Amino acid sequence: MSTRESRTRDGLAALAGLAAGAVTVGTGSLVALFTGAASDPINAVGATFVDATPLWLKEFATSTFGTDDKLVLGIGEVLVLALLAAVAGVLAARRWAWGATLVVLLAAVSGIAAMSRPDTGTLAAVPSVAAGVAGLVALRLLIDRLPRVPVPARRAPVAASVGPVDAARPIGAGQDDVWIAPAPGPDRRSFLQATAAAASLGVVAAFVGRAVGATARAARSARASLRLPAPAVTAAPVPAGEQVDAPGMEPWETPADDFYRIDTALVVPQLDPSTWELRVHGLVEQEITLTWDELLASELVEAWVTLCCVSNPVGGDLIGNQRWLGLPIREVLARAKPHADADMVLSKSSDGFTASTPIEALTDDRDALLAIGMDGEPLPIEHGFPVRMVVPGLYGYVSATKWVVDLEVTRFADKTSYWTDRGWSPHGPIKTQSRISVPRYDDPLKAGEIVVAGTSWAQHRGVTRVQVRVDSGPWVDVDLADDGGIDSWRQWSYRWQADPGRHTLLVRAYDPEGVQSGKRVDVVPNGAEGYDQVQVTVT
Ligand SMILES: Nc1nc2c(c(=O)[nH]1)N[C@H]1C(S)=C(S)[C@@H](COP(=O)(O)O)O[C@H]1N2
Ligand SMILES: [Mo]
Repeated sequence: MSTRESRTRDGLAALAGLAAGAVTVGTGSLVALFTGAASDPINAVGATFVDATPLWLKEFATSTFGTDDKLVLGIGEVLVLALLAAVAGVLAARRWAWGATLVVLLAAVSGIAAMSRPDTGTLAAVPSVAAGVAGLVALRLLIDRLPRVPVPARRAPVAASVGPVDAARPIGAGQDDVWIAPAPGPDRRSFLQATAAAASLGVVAAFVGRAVGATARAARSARASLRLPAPAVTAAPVPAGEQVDAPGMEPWETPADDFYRIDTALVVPQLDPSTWELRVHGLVEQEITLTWDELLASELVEAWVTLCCVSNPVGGDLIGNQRWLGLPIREVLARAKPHADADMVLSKSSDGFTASTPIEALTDDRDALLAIGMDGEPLPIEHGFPVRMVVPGLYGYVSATKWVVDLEVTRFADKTSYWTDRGWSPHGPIKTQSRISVPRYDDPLKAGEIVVAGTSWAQHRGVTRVQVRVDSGPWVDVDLADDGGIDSWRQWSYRWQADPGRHTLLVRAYDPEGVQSGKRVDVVPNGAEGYDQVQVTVT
């Protein structure tokens, strides 16, 4: 290759490196949406650099650039990275292993930087690893498309390039215009197109990743500085004896941190409450828009409600009890004045999830809330911050829309929702259920008195009675713990005089309409049925 030829080739390889670099950075930012901003390679390396900066340089930076010092650092980092990416491209074109090694080294440095941040763990390396892999793939694809550079062969001896049929040689061309036969395969244009495509993808991914990450931080800081207003109606006091005192028994009040989480969101929606609005429309006399400030200024109600997922299997734990703070939805609907023929409210989240709730459940006297608080705190972001629905007595998929932004008053005959479109029932009242929490399956037990205990629920109807059966013995009534209200679950316990041997324990609950169903029914399409059972060996 002539120097000119190799310089052109280096230039193109450097472009390939830059484009692959963009893909690398973009992948890192996107993956960091799942693992946290601190694990974004750009942030991790930048922050590590800041920490390692000697004081004099820091002072120089802040005195020279003031509050722009972070921006300057970011720009500097991107420039250094661009240079390294171009070098990786040039190296890879000469010898793949060299370029690849540089990419792997950079990914390793960023992965180690991310893991060593004070607020991260091993998982923080994931964006760097993903970025490195994406960068290698992009670099390889582009380097493979690198065109051979044709240059005029000044004094090409005719004999050297003459074959019987040489299609690449311009016929009748003069001596000076004779080209070395271009290599077959991709040409410069397709290389440039691929490079531009990779570069744009990378840049877009980087911007999307960082923009979404920034809103996430805005939502978190808004949540951190939010002071919940005092409720106008406080929750009924929790009775003293709501909790069965047995080792291993779950708390009556589920800690917010342990509360089950179910949603379709890959990336949790991050809403800024100051711009949050709820639109109420459809079959109403008066379309209304509720703002965050109006919601905060309303008369808020606090209530204990046990939320349950329709996918909770018999004995499962997709259920939790909490104290919610919010505005009764009936007050919002009253302002909008639904038409008499409306029978459903379709609620929608900011990320497009929908739930279809019977309108009676939202207009009768139950505590169906537009909730902003959980356990005396603003809703956790993954539980719907800033506003979600909570409706006593209905499974979450037909009622508990998190990150709610829209209520459409409509009819079951006209509209369907996210899960009803996927084969689940349009109506989802919570079924009366009970479970044995202690002892657990195969717990080793000693003969004598053993405390059997658990939880039962019949939201918005109330648990009236619970029975346990040992093996094929009679059903016996157990002690019900104090009642925290018909919308909350209720604990129970039974002092079992156990004989040695293998035993099966069964439980069943009653609501005012009778005993729960004992027939084993799958969770699809409207919730599991059947008695929970536990097998134990007593010695
Ligand atoms: N936006 C949104 N809200 C949603 C869902 C969802 O996927 N997206 N899932 C629903 C289901 S199926 C359940 S059981 C409850 C769970 O609420 P939690 O995650 O706060 O326990 O949220 C409901 N609200
Ligand atoms: Mo659910």
